[in-house]
Amino acid sequence: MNTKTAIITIAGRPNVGKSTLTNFLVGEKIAIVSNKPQTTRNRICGIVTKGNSQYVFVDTPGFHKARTKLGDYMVNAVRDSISDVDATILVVEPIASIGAQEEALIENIVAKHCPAILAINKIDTVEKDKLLEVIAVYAETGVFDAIIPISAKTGDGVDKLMEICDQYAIESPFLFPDDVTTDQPERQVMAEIIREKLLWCLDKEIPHGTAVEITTFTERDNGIIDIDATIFCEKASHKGIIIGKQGAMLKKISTMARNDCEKFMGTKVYLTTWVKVKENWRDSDFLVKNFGYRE
Ligand SMILES: Nc1nc2c(ncn2[C@@H]2O[C@H](COP(=O)(O)OP(=O)(O)OP(=O)(O)O)[C@@H](O)[C@H]2O)c(=O)[nH]1
Ligand SMILES: [Mg+2]
Repeated sequence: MNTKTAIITIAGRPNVGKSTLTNFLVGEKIAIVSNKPQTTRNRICGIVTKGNSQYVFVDTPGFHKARTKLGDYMVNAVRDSISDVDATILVVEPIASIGAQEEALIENIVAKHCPAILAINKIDTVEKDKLLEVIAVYAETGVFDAIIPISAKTGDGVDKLMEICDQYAIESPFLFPDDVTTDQPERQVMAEIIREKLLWCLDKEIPHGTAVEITTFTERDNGIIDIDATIFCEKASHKGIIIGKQGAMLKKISTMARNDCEKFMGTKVYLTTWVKVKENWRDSDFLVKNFGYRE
């Protein structure tokens, strides 16, 4: 059997729906999603294998102006992801003007000679007339092979996007086994699930200053998985908020996370969580690397 593969980067400003799109394409939740910008911190592959074709979608952190070492890492991860791939999907909001982040990404795409598709996301939130204006603005750049309006939430237009992606597939052996949906180790998925719940339950800067480390991940003979996780935050006051009154907040976060961990692992999970302070870790090269944010 002749197999073919396509590696396709999904890039865009924070919060446009890149991870939601990745999950929809894969048909499984492999990337965390929240209504706060800068949810994704690492490149994550979502893998789709259909017959003799394999598509590897590279979900990237939102492209932004970095203010911390962690931010530098995230922005570099996006830049690197636009090289050496078969195509890039630039995801944008349905807004009829090209913002600074989009401009910078388009410059990158052009500089790397990377074929590009534009996905105008969140079309469930706009009128048709408005959408035509958005299409016109981006068509004028002449950079995109195709412009596809989509809703990563409802799945509208995603089939069409997938058809276009198929045009970039080239003959090659599969890059991953045909039954895997992500390149992330299970431990990392568990840590990410906990970080998602922190983003959902906490306000403002607190979740952005958290990192999660899985210190134990063991399976018992009967299949139950024991997970110990440490949540690092930047200030003692944040620790108090994360734990909450009589531990109520941490309990809420842990319960929500455990449910998702069980769904992903397909078995019962015992999750124990601790909270520790590491002052300003996002500005420390050493700690950023230590928490796994490195290539
Ligand atoms: N209405 C609507 N909301 C969407 C759509 N796609 C994503 N969202 C919402 O947009 C928010 C951001 O989604 P994410 O998938 O986390 O966005 P992202 O681009 O990965 O964000 P970063 O990782 O921070 O760069 C979430 O609240 C999603 O539910 C869509 O098609 N329609
Ligand atoms: Mg994301």
